[in-house]
Amino acid sequence: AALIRREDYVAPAYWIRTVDLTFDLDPAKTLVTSKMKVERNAAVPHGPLRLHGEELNLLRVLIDGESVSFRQEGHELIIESAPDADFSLEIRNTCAPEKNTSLSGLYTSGGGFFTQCEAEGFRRITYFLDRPDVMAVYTVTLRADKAKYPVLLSNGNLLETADLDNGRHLAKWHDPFPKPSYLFALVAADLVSREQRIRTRAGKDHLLQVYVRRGDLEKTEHAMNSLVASIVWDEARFGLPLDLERFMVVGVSDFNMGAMENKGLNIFNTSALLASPATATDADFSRIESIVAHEYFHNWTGNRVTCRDWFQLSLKEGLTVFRDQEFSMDMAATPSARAVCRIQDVRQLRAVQFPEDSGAMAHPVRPDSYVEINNFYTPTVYEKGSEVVRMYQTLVGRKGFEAGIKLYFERHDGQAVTCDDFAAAIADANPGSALSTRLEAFKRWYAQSGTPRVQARGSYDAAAQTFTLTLKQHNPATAGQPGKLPQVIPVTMGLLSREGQVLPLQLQGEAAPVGTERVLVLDEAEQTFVFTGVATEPVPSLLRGFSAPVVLDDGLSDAELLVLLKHDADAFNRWEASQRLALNRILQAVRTGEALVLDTDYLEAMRAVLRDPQLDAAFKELALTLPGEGYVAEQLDVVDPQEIHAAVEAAYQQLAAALADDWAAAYEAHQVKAGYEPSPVQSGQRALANLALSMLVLHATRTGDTVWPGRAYQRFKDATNMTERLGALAALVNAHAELAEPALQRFHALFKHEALVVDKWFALQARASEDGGKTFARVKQLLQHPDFTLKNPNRARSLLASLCMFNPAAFHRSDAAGYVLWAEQVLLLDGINPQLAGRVARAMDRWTVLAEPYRSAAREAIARVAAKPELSNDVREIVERALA
Ligand code: B3K
Ligand code: ZN
Repeated sequence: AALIRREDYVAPAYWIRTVDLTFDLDPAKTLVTSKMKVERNAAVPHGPLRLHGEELNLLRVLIDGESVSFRQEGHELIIESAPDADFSLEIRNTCAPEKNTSLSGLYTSGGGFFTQCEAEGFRRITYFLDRPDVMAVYTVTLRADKAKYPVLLSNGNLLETADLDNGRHLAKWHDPFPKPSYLFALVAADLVSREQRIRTRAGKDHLLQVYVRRGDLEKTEHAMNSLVASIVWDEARFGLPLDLERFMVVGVSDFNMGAMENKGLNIFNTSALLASPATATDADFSRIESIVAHEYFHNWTGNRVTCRDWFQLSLKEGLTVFRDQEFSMDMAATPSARAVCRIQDVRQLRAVQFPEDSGAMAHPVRPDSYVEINNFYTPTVYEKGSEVVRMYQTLVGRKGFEAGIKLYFERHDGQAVTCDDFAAAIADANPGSALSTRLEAFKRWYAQSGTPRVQARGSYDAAAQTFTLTLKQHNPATAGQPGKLPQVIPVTMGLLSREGQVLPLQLQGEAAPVGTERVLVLDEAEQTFVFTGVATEPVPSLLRGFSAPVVLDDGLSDAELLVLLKHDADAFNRWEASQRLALNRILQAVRTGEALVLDTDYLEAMRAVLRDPQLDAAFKELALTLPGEGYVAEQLDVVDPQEIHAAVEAAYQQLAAALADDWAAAYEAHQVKAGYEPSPVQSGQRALANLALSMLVLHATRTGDTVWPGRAYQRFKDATNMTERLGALAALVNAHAELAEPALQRFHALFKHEALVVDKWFALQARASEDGGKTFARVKQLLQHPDFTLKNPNRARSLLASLCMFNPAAFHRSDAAGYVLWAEQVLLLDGINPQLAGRVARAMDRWTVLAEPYRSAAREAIARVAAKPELSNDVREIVERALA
């Protein structure tokens, strides 16, 4: 497999301006006819026309109606003698949707046809210039059996429908917007739709439709509401309206990721679309809201302006994640609920992107090379990419950022562009800003991989009333990048007195204080900032709102962290203080090998949080949840997953025991009596009640008390929504309570016909807190369960990703059985769905930091996979990078 390099980009030798596609849909053999208007690109040297095509059966090739000589080489169809002048090209081929288990291209699911073309799936449908800088206007005719496939959809507007012979029918669609092939989609299935009309500010009417299988219609209300809210928000915040008469969303059960932003025809994994209070949790409701928004926002950031090449992926993904995060914060409304959104986003970034940035697959936000582009739809491109966009906004301000976005669309609407074009638009709209004056240095965020470390040290001079803050940055070497330059790091900050009062901020040289919060820009290896008129020794609150994706070492003592926890004006930093206090104690135990003992200071601080009437339940739940085992591992040079697990478990047990009465009071105080709503207030209450219950059941199972497990079982049985039901079940399962077993059986019996709930049932067991190998043994059994299959990505992930990526203590075993299971399942999965296999393969990314005996055993397992001659590009790239 070849390495594709960013620096090798050349514009295509030909453009395809229009495509007329006809599909005769049949699961075994679908006939595709493609008629294209092709133009030579005069800007590049004359060369042959090379079309991409994979797993296709070619029937004929005509140029201007005449047959033409061509050859096929690997995955290319090459025509040497293409005319100089514009010409028409007609290609006929077949493909086999029902054999397509990779879920890329045209495939069948639940008796219908669906497509997934990003990144390179269109070439599995027909021969084409399957690259994002070739944009064409599509007209699509679908012909299929009318009884089996009553609904026929493609991008854009419906031109025509008609009945045909033999019980078949047709639908013809036209998309007026030129688009790259990765945004093409079709659906042919037996579906029903929820519909709603919406009027945009310009007074135009639009039809919104959410298509699902018959029984699922009542689970689409939340998605429709989310879509309407997204449309309204994008117009209000960025002035970007819906540009199509009709906007369709379709659910499908077999799908490799969350959803796909095909122009006017978004296709969703049902897990990211369907919700009812009885089957979906609060977390599902909020995930659906953000994914519906994300795909809708792509209509501008991705579709109207797309990527020149796949190295620019973060141009659309980082920006669109940023937009969906901003949307969720605006929907959350209260300052505290906004902070909760931000905390959750940062927790996610640290849990998945930081480890990526320090592992075998470390890559810049704009990668330099890839073997398989599907391996680069990563937390770095998405979540770190979003943090980069957030830093633009921090450096130029919210208004300045909106002006930058406006300029970006004025310049580039209808084009395929690069991250440099985006940076230039934001900078040009903000001349003289903190961004524009250091744009080239700022762009290192796109080029350098790895998480910068920032060290901050302050010193107070009581006589001079000055506080001197020294910031240093260090950019550690990462895979393939030994040396690095300083980055531009916005540090949003404030100062507090020891009593928690806000202090005014006046930098040396300034005539008067400028507010109580400001952004310091660190753009050298080391910089010093002197604050004057500081009347009392301050506690610095740095990196507020997580203003840059860095690891901060602020050297604060426990006493100082406690001041921040109690008083910081920035809710994010209050939460951060709670996590730091816990992390310090867990790390101390892991580093010394001594048993973890939580001290009174910490426990009393946590009790105060739990009792504080000023704090929201959602915030309390986040502050009282300990750092994840993966995040703890990130802080260590040598990782023993079992020791980390033991320390975190001990911390939970002590927190459960010491605060037992407060947990009971919190549980009682946070019962939601009103009808179910997935609102921030209600979901915060349920989250805290669930945490309290899990603490109470945990403590009870250690002391032999049966009251709380009994109450948990009762709640599990009586619950009227999935959040409470699953919370109670998780409390029993994670504490290994005796009632866990009957509860699990009952849960399965209740929901065996709800695929998305059965996924939860598998995932809960595979993520259960490990206890002497019980969880691992359970997963091995579940692999044999009649409901388990590797063919459905949601189901495969519910066991394999849950175990290998989210349950380190169950996965990393001294007998290497976890790695053996990993190798065997990755190889099985690779024969079915390489993209998914590539994802699961990444569980071993960080094997080099493991302690022995894990390290050697992990290496051996990776080598065993790499030794297979018949690997997909996806898995091969992952394992070879791991071994490099
Ligand atoms: N753009 C798609 C992701 C496609 C992944 C291809 N392997 C979904 C999204 O980011 O919105
Ligand atoms: Zn996206």
